[in-house]
Amino acid sequence: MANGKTEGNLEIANPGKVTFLEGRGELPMMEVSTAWSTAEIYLQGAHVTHFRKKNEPPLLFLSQCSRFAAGQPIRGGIPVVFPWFGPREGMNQHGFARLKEWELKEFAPAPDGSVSLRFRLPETPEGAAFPSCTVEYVVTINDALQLELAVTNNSKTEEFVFENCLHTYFEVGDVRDVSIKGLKGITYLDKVENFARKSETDDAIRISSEVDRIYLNTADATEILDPRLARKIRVEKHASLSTVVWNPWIAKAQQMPDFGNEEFERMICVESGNVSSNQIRLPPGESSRLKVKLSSSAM
Ligand code: TA6
Repeated sequence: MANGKTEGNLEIANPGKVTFLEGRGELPMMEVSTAWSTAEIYLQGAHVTHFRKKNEPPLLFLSQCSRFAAGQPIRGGIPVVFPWFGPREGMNQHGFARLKEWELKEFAPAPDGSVSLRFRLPETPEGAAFPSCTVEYVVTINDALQLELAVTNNSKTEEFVFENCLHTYFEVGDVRDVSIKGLKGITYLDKVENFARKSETDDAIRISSEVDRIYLNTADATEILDPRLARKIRVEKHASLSTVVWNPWIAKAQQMPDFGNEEFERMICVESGNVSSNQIRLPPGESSRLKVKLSSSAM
């Protein structure tokens, strides 16, 4: 079968399979299984909450305390941050895309056994403040997880200025033992120190306190080395100039109602997007395509 329908339960010929279910909090979700992996995606936020390769622990961290409720953000997985990153006066942090129910436009099992799902952000009252645009998100599942967030500015006259970020929560054995490679020499804004501008001096970033950093002007791939899970995660990106690294550590974890007090030990966010001074200025009629590939291997 080349293309799937978007209604009802439908099984696709072996090995790619998509099942439509009522997920947690009665939110609609899809379970995907391929010859290599399983995944779960909620329509709310087009939010990938789970990806697991056979014979590996889950790649994505999902909080045991996450809310699953209409209009509330999910804590973990891959929140799609758009059209702004961080706080905005009188508005929700990290934009509205993660809070809306997206439309599933198509799912397509490829002959090689991959499954792709294409979502579209519906028109929303919040979107009226921005130039008319089409926002699509394609999630491809095989032995890796590939994500593509495409924004097209439909205005004939107006530039569309926005931020985007795939705010990815990775599952790790113990964050204290993890090293993050690929950011040496990159300038970053240190949110923990009031956005102080610094330069990364370490070959391998280690986490031993709260970390909240926006690395700017970097198109490079990063790697997360996790000796406890004996796993190396690779984050490759295209059309992304910012990498955000976040772990809330103890005090922040305790303040977050949708995050367990000890869960900071099992996660690290390494996020790919275009934020702060890397925001996108999209001319009328043009498209931007943020692409991220998440893969893992034993180490
Ligand atoms: O990407 C890091 C960050 O912006 C942090 O400052 C932290 O607050 C985090 O995102 C989570 O934001 P959220 O709105 O999901 O609680």
